[in-house]
Amino acid sequence: MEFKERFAQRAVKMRSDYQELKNVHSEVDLGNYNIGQVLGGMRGMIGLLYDTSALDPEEGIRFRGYSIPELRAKLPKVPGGTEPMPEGIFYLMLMDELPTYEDADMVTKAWRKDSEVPQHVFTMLDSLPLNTHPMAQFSMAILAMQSDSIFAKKYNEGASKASLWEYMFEDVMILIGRLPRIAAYIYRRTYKNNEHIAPKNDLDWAGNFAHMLGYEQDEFKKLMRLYLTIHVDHEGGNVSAHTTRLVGSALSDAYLSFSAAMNGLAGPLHGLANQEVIRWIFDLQKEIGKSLPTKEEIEKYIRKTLAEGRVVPGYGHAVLRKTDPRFTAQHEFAMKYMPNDEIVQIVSMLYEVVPGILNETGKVKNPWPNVDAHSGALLVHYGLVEYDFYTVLFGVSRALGVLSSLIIDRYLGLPLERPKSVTTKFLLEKVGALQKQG
Ligand code: CMX
Repeated sequence: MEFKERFAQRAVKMRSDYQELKNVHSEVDLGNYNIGQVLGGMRGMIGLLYDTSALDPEEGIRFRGYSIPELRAKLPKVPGGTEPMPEGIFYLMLMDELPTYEDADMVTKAWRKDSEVPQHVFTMLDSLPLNTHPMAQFSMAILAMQSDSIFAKKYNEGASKASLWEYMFEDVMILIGRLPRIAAYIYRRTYKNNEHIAPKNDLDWAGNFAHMLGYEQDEFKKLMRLYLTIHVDHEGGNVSAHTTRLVGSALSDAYLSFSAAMNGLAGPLHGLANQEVIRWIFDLQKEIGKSLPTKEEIEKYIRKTLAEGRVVPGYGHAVLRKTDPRFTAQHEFAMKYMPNDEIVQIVSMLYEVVPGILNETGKVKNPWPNVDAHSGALLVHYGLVEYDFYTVLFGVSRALGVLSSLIIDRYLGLPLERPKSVTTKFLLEKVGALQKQG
């Protein structure tokens, strides 16, 4: 560990320079933005063109101009259904036009067409230890299918830049069609004794996914349609969308780009927060020794989490400044189908207690719940309690947003992404020069 210790000593100066720049000089103007933005994860810098969705800090996400409540009302539903079909939002994002049921059904059929997963993907998954996190399994399975990439094959054969979008389109449709089968396979091998369920070809994409997971209740299928619709995207700068764009900009194919995106989604500050929320709630129940805590017990638990230097999962956002409408949509679902569920009641109590406590810290910019604060409660209600798997569900949905955008990227011929970076020395010199000037 000698090398590590040497680094730790040397790095003290790096950190003090960083903190001085961040805490004292963050307002220093570097042109169109300031030092605080360069050091602070590029918050608020406009640097991406992304048409399929746009995020308003107060109002929440809109897809091609439609809010979540509007989409729940206007997107097509399966016959007799009450929640939108994810096929519909995919159509909307790509076409900038609301689909009819026939349009959505066309997408269902297109995704079904090549949805058979190559055997080598299952063989690869079967070789992994069962304690491999489902998101790592998911990412590897996506990557394992790269051997099928039409885009990579055509590029190697010398396809013109203008034609590349067509092969991207084909790869994306095949990849999305296969994701439910892969995700369900991971679920069943990891938690259900390797007992797999064959797809049913008369079901819609989300309904078939619920079936392959092993959840046949009509209500669960409704939940899957809602879940897979609202998680599709959150404009272009979030980690999974931006990763897809960035990797794809090197003309990497859909498998390479989307697998990379899933590695980002698997981080606890991004998609993994959905598993963290339920893990944290289960730990709370265990700690107090009962299933329904009081508000006072919840408050104490939140304060303990913060005192331990941990984040309250499911709360806060880099852009949003109000309650996430995706949280609200899930809450409405819960109130309709499971108002007396104890985990749902805990989620509701957290909503009453957490924002005030986060505000007390004086540093959290958004104390309100995000999408991940509610999703697990709905899944637990139907018996899907294996929370390590939750982010895979998020990932299956996220494919629709980031991959529809990737098709558009290649159609527009967007260039290689290559932002400029600067060194600490450069910034310190800039500050020094400004101070000399007066
Ligand atoms: N609990 C405790 N502290 C929090 C917090 C939370 N829920 N949200 C923010 N903070 C803290 C930050 O850690 C930061 O602390 P330091 O200055 O000590 O580093 C400070 O408040 C300011 O952060 P911010 O500007 O409000 O938030 P960021 O844009 O930096 O981060 C996010 C946004 C989501 C990473 C953060 O709110 C968070 O960690 N939330 C909990 C994890 C979570 O729910 N993630 C899911 C987001 C949605 C998704 O992508 O799926």
